[in-house]
Amino acid sequence: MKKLYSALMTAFNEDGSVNLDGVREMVRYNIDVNHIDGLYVGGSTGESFMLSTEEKKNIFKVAYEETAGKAHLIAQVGSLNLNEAKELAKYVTDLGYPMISAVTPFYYNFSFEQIKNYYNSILEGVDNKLIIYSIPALTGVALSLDQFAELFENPKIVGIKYTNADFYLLERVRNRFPDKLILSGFDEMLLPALALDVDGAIGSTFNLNAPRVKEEIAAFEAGDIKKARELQTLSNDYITDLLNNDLYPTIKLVFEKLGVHAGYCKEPMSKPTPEMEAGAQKIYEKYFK
Ligand code: NAY
Repeated sequence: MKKLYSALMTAFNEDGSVNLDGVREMVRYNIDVNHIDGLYVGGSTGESFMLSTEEKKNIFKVAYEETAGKAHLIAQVGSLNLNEAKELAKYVTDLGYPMISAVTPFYYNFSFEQIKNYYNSILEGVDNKLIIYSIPALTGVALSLDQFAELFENPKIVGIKYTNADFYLLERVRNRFPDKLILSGFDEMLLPALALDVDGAIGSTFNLNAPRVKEEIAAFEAGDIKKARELQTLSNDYITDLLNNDLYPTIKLVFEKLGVHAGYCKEPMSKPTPEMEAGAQKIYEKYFK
């Protein structure tokens, strides 16, 4: 069975400080209501690239405690500050996280040798497995098939979080590395990714929509492609509505309507406007009531 992971969000107070109780509530909702297979902690959806090391550690700790072994956990530790990434990799490994992930280093147009060195340094002295977080649209770093192969020479690098609409490359990667873990990262493209035999998916929109997505995966695995496509269409209507209303703040607004204290996003992400509120209410009524 393919695995479904929610990309865990971070609850913020209005002043931008982290609300750890809200984080706990979202973990609980994912476990108790979504029956999620796993959580991806510290990723883009967690607004992690805007957090201090201390804040990241607190979130990793709380998510680990609250999950209490009821879901698989992956900690995204990647950072432009390699020392921080190494420190976090050690921290989460000591906590007990069974897997880590690191975004490709971005902004400075690093060479592949530098990227390789970054991954190998993060894993040096860390007894854990890592999946590469590849998200070219946000990082500008598009690894090639041969570059993935070179990174996989490190036996601790066991897979990819593949947030990329390049399905040709996905097919090539799956074909060349049948034993690597590939988790798809674009929720709206889950069905074509399933067709290329990914092992599962990680997504922001699953925080609310996981039950419908699990149904889609079950239909796909049972060979009922028509049903799987109908469910993907329904999910994509919901995802389109979210994207048109500002993704992360809207997921949080809908969480609040479900009684989960997801709080605010951190600036420069938007604070909810009355129009966003109204949009979130419509999404709640249309898909979750
Ligand atoms: C992350 O690190 O949290 C993720 O990348 C999760 C994947 C999401 N990507 C981003 C950038 O948010 O779920 C997707 C995405 O939100 C969704 O497909 C809507 O485009």
